[in-house]
Formats: sequence, structure tokens, C-alpha cells
Amino acid sequence: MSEQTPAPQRKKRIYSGIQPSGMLTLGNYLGALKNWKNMQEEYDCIYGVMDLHAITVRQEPAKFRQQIYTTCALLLAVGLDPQKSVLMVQSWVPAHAELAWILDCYTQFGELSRMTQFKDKSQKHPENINAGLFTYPALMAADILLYQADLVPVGADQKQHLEITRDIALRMNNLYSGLFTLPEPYIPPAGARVMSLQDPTRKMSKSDENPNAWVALLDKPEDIMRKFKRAVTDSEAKVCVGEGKEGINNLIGIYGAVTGKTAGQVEAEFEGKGYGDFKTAVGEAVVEALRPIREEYDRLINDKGYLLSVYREGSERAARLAARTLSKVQRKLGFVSPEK
Ligand code: ATP
Ligand code: LTN
Repeated sequence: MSEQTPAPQRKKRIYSGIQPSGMLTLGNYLGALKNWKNMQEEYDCIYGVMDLHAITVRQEPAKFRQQIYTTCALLLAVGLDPQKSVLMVQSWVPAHAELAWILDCYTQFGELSRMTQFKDKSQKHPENINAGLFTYPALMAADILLYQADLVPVGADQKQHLEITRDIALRMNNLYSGLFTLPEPYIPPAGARVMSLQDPTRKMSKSDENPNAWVALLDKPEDIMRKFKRAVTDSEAKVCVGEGKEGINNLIGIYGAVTGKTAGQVEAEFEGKGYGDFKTAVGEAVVEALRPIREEYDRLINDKGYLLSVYREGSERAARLAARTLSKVQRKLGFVSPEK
């Protein structure tokens, strides 16, 4: 081989996941799924349906099972392609739970106590502040580090979890050298934080009890229109980004993310127009963006055999990759393998 021949560059590895903890929202789509799709061409991507994470809040079994199917189908419906990306279900790859235990033992009580998601969810579910909710970030770190991921596309709400993942990886690399790739967050510029339509100071969340606060990817067009028409705004009646205008800022962000327009272009388009017109336009743009997803979903959800086969094959591929990291970690920590 001539010396000039450059070594083939390994594509960067991406890992990301979504919990099947309810109907996926417009926030999940704009903050995460849309980017997952775009990243498939350029990167080596692995995407997971994170069922183990979802039981950190109580799930009703029959409903939970349905949500897992729905989430699996929606990932395909938004355009993830099993020929290009590895699609997996977290609990089908036991290495996630195994590495999570090990990482638990290298994660400090103090650092877990600082996680804002833990604080938020403990407040929301004071009757069930379980140990899994507390150690959630160590399981998430395991998801990412198992695959030696370079990049993790997530919404802005997950940045803190990425930071703790890096801290754990760095700590273990210092102790045992060369265990893990240090992952970087990839947070999209548009749609990074879609806010609740009823309380625009809080993120749009599928576990919000008020259904008018969030738009589900499978909502009917008339429901989407109604939710946008009722969205909380302010009394200034001027479509522009500004302080104290969280509701309008959010609608401008949503409209921009689905149409590909910048905030400036959106402001110019609606200059001199009232909030009523603007809300209708945002609703219509969202309806159109979600229409093809809904149609594809309706087709897929009726073919469970196909869905299972896609995720079974993906999980088998993922398990082979995960096994390499797990056995390296076990060996470096001093565990004895039954093989020799
Ligand atoms: P829950 O609301 O039940 O806590 P969630 O929707 O926040 O769940 P996931 O389903 O795990 O949590 O989120 C999947 C992805 O969607 C993550 O990358 C997360 O950052 C992103 N995401 C969730 N909500 C929003 C939002 N409102 N805006 C932007 N991105 C979001
Ligand atoms: N915690 C994430 C979901 C999640 C995840 C992951 C994202 C679980 N494991 C690994 C990226 C990589 C959330 O709630 N959005």
C-alpha cells in the first residue's frame, strides 16, 4: 500500500434515545427526531426506545406495551431508515442494565442530587421518588458509553445529563485508561426547547396533565388547530421576539422550525398582523408538517410483525457492539471471566 493512501475515516458514531412514556410530542419531534433523521446520512447512528428509563415513573402495563409499539412505529414514520441506522429497544440489549450498575458505583450521590430533571420529576411525583429516578443519568451514561458514541443529539433539557455522562467517562478513563470515548452533545439550533402552549415558561412535555399544553405527533388536525388557537400569549399583539413574550417566542420558534424560516423572516411575514392570524398560520404549518408522519404511522402500526423484526435485528446488531465495551470494562476493572 502506498504511503499516500489515507486511512479510511471512520464515520462518527451517534447514539440517542427516546422514552416510550406517552404520546410523542411536537417537542420531541423538533428537538430530537427531526435531527435524528437528518443525521442518518452523515453518521453511523444508533437510536433506542428507552423502556427501562420510562419505568422511573409508574406505567400502566397494557398502556405501556402500546406506547412501546407506538414509539417504535413513530421512529420509522418520521423517516428513520433501518438500512441506514440501527434501531433498538433498550431492554432487549441487557448490556445497558449491566453497565449501568457498574457506572452507578462510579457516580456520586452529590452529583446526582444536582440534576434538574430529578428535582422536577420528584416534585411532580412526590409519592414515587424511587432509586431509579435518582440514578437515571447513570443508565443514560451507560446507553451512550456502551457504543463509544462521539455525538448525542438531544433537546436542550438533556444537556446536564450529557455533562454528567462526560464526568463519569472521564473519571473512569482516569482510573482505567482508554475505556470510553467522550461524547459531545449535539443540540439543534432551531426547536431545541419547545415550550408548553399553556405555560410557555415550562418545556412541552408528553407527561403534562393538561392536553392543551402539548401537541402530539398523532393529534388530529382539528385538535392541533384548537391547541394553537388557545395558546397562551401576551397583550402586546405584536409578532416579534421579546422579553416577557415567552408564548410568542415559542410560537415563532415552532413556526420557524417547521417552515425552515428564521425568526426575522417570521417577524417580517406577520408584521402588522394580529395574534389570531399568526396562531392559525402556525397551526396550519404544523398540521402540514405532521400529515405525512401520521399517514405512515397508520400503515406501520398495523404491521407489528414487521415492526418487531426491524427492532429485533437492530437490537442484535447493537448487542454485538455493546458486548465489546462491556467486556472491556469488566476486564479492566478486574472481574474474572468464566471463559478462562
Ligand atoms: P417526559 O416529558 O415524559 O419527561 P420527554 O419527552 O422529555 O419525556 P424523552 O421522550 O426521553 O423525554 O425525550 C426525547 C427527546 O426529545 C430528548 O432528546 C429531549 O431532549 C427531546 N425533547 C423532549 N421535550 C422537548 C421539548 N419540549 N423541546 C425540545 N426537545 C424536547
Ligand atoms: N433521558 C433522555 C432519553 C434518553 C437518552 C439516552 C437520550 C435515555 N437514554 C441516551 C440520549 C442518549 C430524555 O429523557 N430525553
